[in-house]
Amino acid sequence: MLTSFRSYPAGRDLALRLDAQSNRGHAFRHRRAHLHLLYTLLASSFLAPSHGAPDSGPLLPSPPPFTLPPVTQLSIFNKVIAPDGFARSATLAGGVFPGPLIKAQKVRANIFIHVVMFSISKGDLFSISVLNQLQDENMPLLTSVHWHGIHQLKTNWADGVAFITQCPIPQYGSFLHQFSALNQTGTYWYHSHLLTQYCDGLRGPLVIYDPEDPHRGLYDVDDETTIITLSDWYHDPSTQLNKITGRVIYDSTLINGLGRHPGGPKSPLAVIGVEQGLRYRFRVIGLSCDPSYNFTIDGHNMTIIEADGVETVPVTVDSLPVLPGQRYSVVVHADKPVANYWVRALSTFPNQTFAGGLNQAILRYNGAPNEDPTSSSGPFVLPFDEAMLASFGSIPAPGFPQIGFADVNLNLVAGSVKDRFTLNNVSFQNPPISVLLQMLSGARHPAELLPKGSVYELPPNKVVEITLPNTGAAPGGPHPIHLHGHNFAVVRVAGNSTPNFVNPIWRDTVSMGDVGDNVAIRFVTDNPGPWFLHCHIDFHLNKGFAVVMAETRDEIPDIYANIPAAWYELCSTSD
Ligand SMILES: [Cu+2]
Repeated sequence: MLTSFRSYPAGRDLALRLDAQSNRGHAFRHRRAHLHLLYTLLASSFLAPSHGAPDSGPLLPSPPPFTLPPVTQLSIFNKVIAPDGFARSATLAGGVFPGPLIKAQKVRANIFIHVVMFSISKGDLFSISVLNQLQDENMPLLTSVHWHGIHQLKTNWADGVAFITQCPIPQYGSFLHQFSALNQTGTYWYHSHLLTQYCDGLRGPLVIYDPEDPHRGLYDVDDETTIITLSDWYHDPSTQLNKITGRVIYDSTLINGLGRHPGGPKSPLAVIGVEQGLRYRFRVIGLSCDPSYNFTIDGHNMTIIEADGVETVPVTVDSLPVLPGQRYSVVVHADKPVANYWVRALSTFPNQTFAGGLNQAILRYNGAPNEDPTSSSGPFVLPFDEAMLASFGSIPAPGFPQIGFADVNLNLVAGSVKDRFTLNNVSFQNPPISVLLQMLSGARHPAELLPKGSVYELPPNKVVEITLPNTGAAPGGPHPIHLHGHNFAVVRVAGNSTPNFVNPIWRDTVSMGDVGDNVAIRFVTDNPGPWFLHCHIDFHLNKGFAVVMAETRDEIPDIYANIPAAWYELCSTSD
């Protein structure tokens, strides 16, 4: 069945092919045929026309990512690429790095209750068939794709996390993820959630555009060309990197998939083209496996308007820390003289430089010569401080406004034993059966759920507070802590001991900060299922820096009812 499918064209005709190419034929497809059709029609009817190649004059040598609609197929296969001049086999979505932009849009739906019509805000409907066509035996041949930041409200089974919410997709198999991003807009990404497979390349942007963006008046341009991905890149497959004891050192930094490595050729750098006088919404995405980046643009300030899909009160900085998994939208006004300016992403690793174009891309004003910038960085007078971030519209933290006084209070202490990480002295190991399947099969108590000591059972409809004291026992920080299934209020941020319950930032990936910090987050258990909480440094996750928040289903027993048969089939084919 898969042999007829080689590479996919970008475009809307894909939607029409979905049913035929989705999960292998069985009763599920027939049962869900109407739903498929609904997804297809809805999603294809409001698609913005996807851009082809832009005017590809010499000023824009970096083509924008190719785009896919939310109803699509995502083919995962191996290909040799050389994004920094060094050729290696990679594990890629759509054969490109970063993977294609999945471009969705917030929609409104009209519903009728009796004869009264209500216009309700709805997220886009996603129907993404992931096809595993991996063949390179030097890297994992199984796969699993997670949609980072999408809450998967009542669709935990579609979260794409191997060993937590599903069995991996076997070689030459496929899996259809159907979910709604209810009430979600903004900047997201997708990546492999199997071992450290995303370090081998399986990572790409996902954006839900908002026609009613409250910040729409602050910028003029927001399209494929204004997405800026920051990532590390390795010359060895992650299977080799995982044998390294201690910290893995990346070979290069890629901005929009291009970069250079020390001692390497002068391979092309990404060029971001701007028109003098316009204001750009740059969507900066931390696609990294390990390093955190300090992102700057010579001569230009940045006004933050979004963090992890949450609109913020605008705040202007001249440098921006972007940890693995984090996203920011920043407005940059192209109000400087027509010229070239360095865009810089310097990691917190030791001995990093900009020599020879390392860790850099180019901001090129229309009319500037096609050459390297001569700009210099700084001075830096508007530093980022997470305590300055507030969600737009002031969304208070849930629960009693005092640390330790939520309904459920968990203190998770990160540590390490030998070459593994621990949380409360337990190092996470992948369970033999996915946690969701365990919960479905009736295991009711934390003691019964595997992996032992790593699953925290949470009652429904309660306020949960998690404190993350940084004792210095877990090396290799700053650790970005990511929770699946939720945004959380960061009631105490890194670098600040004073809690904020009134107008905290809400997000899904937060820095654990430095030694002495004690970050606290809060969320409400309104989304049943097992949700991974882990360090987003992929090597740390792979070494056990994770726990599972198992939200029970006592009061909503029917939410598992619509798990497709194909989900169960994955477990019979991938062992
Ligand atoms: Cu970590």
